[in-house]
Amino acid sequence: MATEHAASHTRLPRHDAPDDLLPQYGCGPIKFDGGSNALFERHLLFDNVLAPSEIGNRERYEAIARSVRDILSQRWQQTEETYNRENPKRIYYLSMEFLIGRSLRNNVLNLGLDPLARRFFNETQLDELAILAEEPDAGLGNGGLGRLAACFLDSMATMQLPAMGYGLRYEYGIFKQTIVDGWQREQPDNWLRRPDPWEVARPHLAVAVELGCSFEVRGGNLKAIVGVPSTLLGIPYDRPVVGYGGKTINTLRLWASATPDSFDFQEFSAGEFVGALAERLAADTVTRVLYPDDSTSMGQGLRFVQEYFLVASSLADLVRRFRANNSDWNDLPDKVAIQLNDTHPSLAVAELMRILLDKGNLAWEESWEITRRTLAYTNHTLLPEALEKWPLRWFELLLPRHLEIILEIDRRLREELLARWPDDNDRAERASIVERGGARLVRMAHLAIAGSHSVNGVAEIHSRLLRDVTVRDLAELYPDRFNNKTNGVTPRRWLLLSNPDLAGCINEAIGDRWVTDMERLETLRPLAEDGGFVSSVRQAKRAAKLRFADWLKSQAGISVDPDTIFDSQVKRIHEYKRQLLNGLRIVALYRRLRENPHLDIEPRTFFFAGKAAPAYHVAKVIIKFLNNLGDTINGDPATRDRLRLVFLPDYCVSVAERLIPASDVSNQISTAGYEASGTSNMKFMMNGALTIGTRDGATIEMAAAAGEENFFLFGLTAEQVATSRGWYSPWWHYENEPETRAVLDLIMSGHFCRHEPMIGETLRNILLAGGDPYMHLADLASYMEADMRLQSLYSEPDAWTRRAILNIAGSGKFSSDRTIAEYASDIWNLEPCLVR
Ligand code: 26V
Repeated sequence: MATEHAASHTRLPRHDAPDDLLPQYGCGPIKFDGGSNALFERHLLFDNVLAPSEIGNRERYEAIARSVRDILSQRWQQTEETYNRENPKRIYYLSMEFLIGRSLRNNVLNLGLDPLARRFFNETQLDELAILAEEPDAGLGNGGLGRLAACFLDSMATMQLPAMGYGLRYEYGIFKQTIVDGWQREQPDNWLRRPDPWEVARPHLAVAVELGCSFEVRGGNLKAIVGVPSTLLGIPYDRPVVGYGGKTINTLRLWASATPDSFDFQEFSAGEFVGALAERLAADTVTRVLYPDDSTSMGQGLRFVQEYFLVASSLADLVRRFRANNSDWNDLPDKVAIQLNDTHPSLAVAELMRILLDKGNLAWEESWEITRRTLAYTNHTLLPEALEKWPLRWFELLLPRHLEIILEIDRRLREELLARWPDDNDRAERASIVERGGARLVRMAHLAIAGSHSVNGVAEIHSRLLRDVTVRDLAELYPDRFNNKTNGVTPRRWLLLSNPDLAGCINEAIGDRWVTDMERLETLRPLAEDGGFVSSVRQAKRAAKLRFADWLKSQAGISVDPDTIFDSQVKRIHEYKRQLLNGLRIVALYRRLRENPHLDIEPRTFFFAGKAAPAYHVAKVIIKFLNNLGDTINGDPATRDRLRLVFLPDYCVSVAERLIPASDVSNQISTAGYEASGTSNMKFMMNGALTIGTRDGATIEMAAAAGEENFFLFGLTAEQVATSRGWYSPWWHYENEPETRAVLDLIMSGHFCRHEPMIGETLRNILLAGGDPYMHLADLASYMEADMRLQSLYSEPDAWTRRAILNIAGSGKFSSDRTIAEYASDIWNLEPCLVR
């Protein structure tokens, strides 16, 4: 049962160089002498069978990565061996997304091989940056939810928890974004075009996934062939998850879909040559591509099959492992915890019930008890359009046995609701799993809540709104299940790796134990008054800005001035995240400057980055507007020396690793009540940016941790948003606030979109005619006021840096180690398992 109690923090290992690691490697200690490391040279020459003259940076990258994998492979295998031997309780993290980014530098760092790597690049004189850039940025996720899963894997391995991630091996990750004429264009991300040195295929561990119908691919869509059952194969591909210190190396197991060979033989013998190949095509299609829309559950049949494929493959795999070491099904909840990352894998409720009922031959009550005690569910959004509901018809076609089970769960749930609130049929209807009326739909969040012992949101405010508003009826029925786990991010990737200057300066001041014990950053607080430390933190920020400016120049030919404020908003483009509000602020500053060229304002560079779902038209217009706005202010002689706007294309983990350390200001400006948590907010904070933002998501807790006086908070609270929504009118602000009116008039005059009247029209619709559902205009004046406070602080460099230090000092809570410690103690009841 989940509790609200603070976790007893699982103790983290000190980072010792993994001295026991190298000797374990079969060839003895690795030598990097004279630039001729045997391991590297061997991979370089033999893996691709190339002449030395044909070898380029891609081959060098592969050879280095393969060498690192050689070094970690024995420890990886020992980790699994230890788990098998000791049979501890394990946590399985099920997620449709893992936004991994690049692995080479991260693995080198976590293995403690950094000094060796530095020596290697020194001696060989190879171009380190060019070689690292050869690794594709593994983009198997859309945004926050997928990146959170990757941070959690890092923390679980670092904390030596027996954990495994389960996901899908998409052949194409999140699309590549280019900006053409200001518009987003999508290109496929063929990240597996070249062999991936990190993955290990394990075809001998393939599992069968049974479906109630067959498929063919028509016009890019999956079409069901009714009444002809079929089988998919799930092939596991394992990736190492190296804990910091290299002691534990856990596994991320990604499933690829394939056709069982038996199919082909039967079909061939019947002369169905083309039919057999089409079958193979349909099976391969299942894990072809990540769905790039994180805001609408659009009723895509292929997505439904993907979700079941993940669940069925993963449960078959973990149940097989459980059965190998345990004989009694009743021990499952003591040996296995399964965390559902949003509702995407929530078919696990029905699948586990099916396994227990049909394979274990257990009774309903016993099966239900085991299922509930094993599963736990995390909610990541309250947006109604993102809450998954699948047509009941699809269950009939594809998963008839699961449908029977879900209908029985639904029947019992309705019975329970009516027993508790007799005659309250409305409540039973609202809280049930199957939504009636019209085409029947299965509410996946309700299924997940009914079938789990823990339901958590990802920040205090979000967990409260989830419980009190979004699923209130179920929360009243099962109050003990609901709890909060405020998100966190891994300080290894997001500080130590991405910001060496700042990390070095912290190390010098307080040592390096913060890397696995972020609460230690608190001891920096008094140093905010230490002139020497203040100046070294300022220098670190400047170094990060210079590094970023150099990179931007070399990559995109764009020059930015490190002496300006770097003011960033980077995240998926969504109306609720209000990139448009930021645009309005920039237009207001631009106007002020044009009205009064002598205005004393701090020179500033605004950075935007983020992708829009390909079918989200309004979000694409927002991107177009921001690009046009940039063209205008960057080209206007009246402003271009003091305001610049840069839209960085193709936001991804690697871009974030460069921009976040270089930023002075972090914009977290969602309409209060809409951003579940946010996680970039935390990365900015630990890198010494100051936040200008609304009281939403985890930003509220960040401000509390740093002291609200060290934040630039503004705008309506979630309560104010909820209570004013009924009577709110953007027109009032347009008519009564001169600057708001002038900003909108300037936009609608076509000043920024001269030959594109559609843009101004769309913005007018969003902000005025359409009623401004995300209440941009309600918050603009207070955003401008907070921005003035921010600018005046920036004009006092010491005072600014002091606040930055107080932010860094308060950021310890937002380590994913803290989050995982809470999951482990409150939800999973899980202990570390030391390898060997
Ligand atoms: C929803 C859907 C709907 C159907 C098709 C594909 C798809 C893919 C992803 C999603 C998930 C949307 C929810 C989400 O990403 N939430 C974000 O989770 C972060 C980690 O908890 C949190 O910091 C962000 O505030 C929250 O927006």
